[in-house]
Amino acid sequence: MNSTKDTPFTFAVNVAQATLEQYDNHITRTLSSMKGQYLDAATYEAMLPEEDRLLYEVYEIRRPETAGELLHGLSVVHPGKVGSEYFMTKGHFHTVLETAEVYYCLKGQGCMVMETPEGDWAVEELRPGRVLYVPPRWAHRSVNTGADEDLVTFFVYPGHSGHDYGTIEQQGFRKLVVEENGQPKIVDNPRWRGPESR
Ligand code: S6P
Ligand code: ZN
Repeated sequence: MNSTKDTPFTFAVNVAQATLEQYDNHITRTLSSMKGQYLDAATYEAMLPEEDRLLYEVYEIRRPETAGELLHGLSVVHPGKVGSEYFMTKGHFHTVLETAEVYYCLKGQGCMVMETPEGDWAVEELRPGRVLYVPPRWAHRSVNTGADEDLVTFFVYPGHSGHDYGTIEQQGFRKLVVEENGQPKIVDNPRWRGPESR
């Protein structure tokens, strides 16, 4: 496993299948872990008892969580919607706000919804071959807007970044991505509860 290595190492990404040849940790997130995040709360509550659907998975290469290290791995968001809102990751700020992240899209169609504590927001498209640079201070959430394909990205970020999920759990993102007439559309989040709205 890589966590014990202090010498250079390589591993393969199967580009055709958008999978990693090896990984140390596999995280799964299901519908029940997204309470309060989807706008259509009634549909969310109705879907839960039917099946705790698998929304996304993360495959990590384990490295020490220290400043000189780079944490990396694969994020896979499955296709689907809660009401008109696409399946997405929880999203987070990095605990150390001044840390950036790079995403390289291997497969699928989607976007990254981002915002800063200062009130800026951005949504950038993710599609195979595109690289997204998330600067320091920007919270980020990936959204799969594809009809029937996984959204797969390879990510790299500083080892000491940490994850602040609580802020997004409490206030949400300013923008949501929903399907309207068969197309993805960016809309205001009427339930956004950031400092300016309180
Ligand atoms: C970590 C990086 C990704 C996400 C993954 C799942 O900094 O941004 O590895 O962890 O895409 O998203 P989330 O919001 O559940 O961590
Ligand atoms: Zn991150």
